[in-house]
Amino acid sequence: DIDEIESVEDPLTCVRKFVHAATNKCVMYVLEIGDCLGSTVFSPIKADVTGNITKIKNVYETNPTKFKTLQLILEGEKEQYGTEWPNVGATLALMWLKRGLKFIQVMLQSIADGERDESNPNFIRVNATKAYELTLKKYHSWFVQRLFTVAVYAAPSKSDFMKALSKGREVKEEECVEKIRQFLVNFTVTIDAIYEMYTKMNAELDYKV
Ligand code: 0SG
Repeated sequence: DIDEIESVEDPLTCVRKFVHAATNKCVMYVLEIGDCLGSTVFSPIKADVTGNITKIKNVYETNPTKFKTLQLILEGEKEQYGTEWPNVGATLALMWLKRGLKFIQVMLQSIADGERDESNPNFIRVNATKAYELTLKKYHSWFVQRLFTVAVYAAPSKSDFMKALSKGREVKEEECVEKIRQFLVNFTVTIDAIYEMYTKMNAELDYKV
């Protein structure tokens, strides 16, 4: 339930908080919306994102003290893997996870900002397309970009999306948008901090899949 979403104050201090609060609560929720709207296009996306999360969790759980923060995980793996790094381990999983999270952030922000297709105001295709272009497109081959074009047609209508975010309750669009705005405050800070860490540590790769 979007009412229950809490974000993290200091995103780099605790991976447990991040993985549990930011990803499990919100992202799993957004991904389940895809599921409950009965669209099979969402299952590979969900599998990919949950795979990333499991990988990060597993590394964290091997040594919760050593890997107390995401930064400590990246530093530890850098030392452990040498030249293979950053194309390895939780560093690679978080590299991809942050792109999926950023996609969700940009899409929600665009909805909250009222960006819409005036001839189809109840569609979220423009919002999803904008998010895709700004976050994932440059990491995708021509083929995967085509898949996105198909996936975006399976996106729910804005009213169904908002209803799903509100656990089936009929809410006013304005009320839901206000909740999205509140959620975005800490979510955006968290994602920006992770992006900044990848830049500072020179851990970003730009190959296409
Ligand atoms: C509402 C509209 C919905 C549109 C959704 C847009 C999505 C685009 C459609 C394309 C579907 C592709 C799904 C999967 C793509 C993956 O191939 C890529 C790359 O995956 C990484 O590859 C793995 O994530 C890594 O996993 S790891 O944990 O083991 O490290 C690793 O395997 C890596 C390997 O690369 S290698 O070095 O071997 O070449 N993944 C993505 O592009 C992320 C997609 C996330 C989309 C999130 C969208 C949320 C949608 C919510 C909508 C309400």
